[in-house]
Amino acid sequence: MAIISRFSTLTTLCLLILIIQTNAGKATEKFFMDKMCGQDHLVLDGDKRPGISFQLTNSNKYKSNTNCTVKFRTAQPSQRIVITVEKMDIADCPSDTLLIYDGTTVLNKNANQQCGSPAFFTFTSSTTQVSITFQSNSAVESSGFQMAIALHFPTVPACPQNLGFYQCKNRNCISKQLKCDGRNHCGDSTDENECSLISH
Ligand SMILES: [Ca+2]
Repeated sequence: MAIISRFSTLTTLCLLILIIQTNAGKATEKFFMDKMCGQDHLVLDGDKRPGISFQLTNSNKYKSNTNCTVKFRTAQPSQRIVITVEKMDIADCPSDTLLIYDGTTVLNKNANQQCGSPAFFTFTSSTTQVSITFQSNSAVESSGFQMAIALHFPTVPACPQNLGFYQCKNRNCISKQLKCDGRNHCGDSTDENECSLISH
């Protein structure tokens, strides 16, 4: 009896460790814009870095007199980028502004999506390069913004799950690694729906 009980405790322990490790492996990398201004392109790669979390600052307020640009590109010419702005709090509007570029075209053309506190919004790039630019003046700072930036594989036919892809309801095809990690990489949140406790 004692042996069986010890065996089942051990099995439970192993299962728990496995679940914890699976979750740890799923955490999206987090980057802070104010620590990487002007840095060379950050490359999104299907195997190593299919998506990241991108936040203006890890402080509760961004710095005044900032002019910062961070660039992203895809590893493959067939890939595109999905940008999901999850939170925005840019108080000094329109003096402090966020601009999201797809190549040389501004994606957040609507002034209401460049500052203030808009509701969540999303874009899918038509090029392989996205630049994020943030500018602030000398007065009134707030917490900034938080977004998810992920690879989109538009040319993968049917987006097969068994080959490491996940097809969002809006037809974006993302890495399966980004499913159920607590962040909306699809743009329509479908990668975060139907997540059981164990697979979450
Ligand atoms: Ca996700």
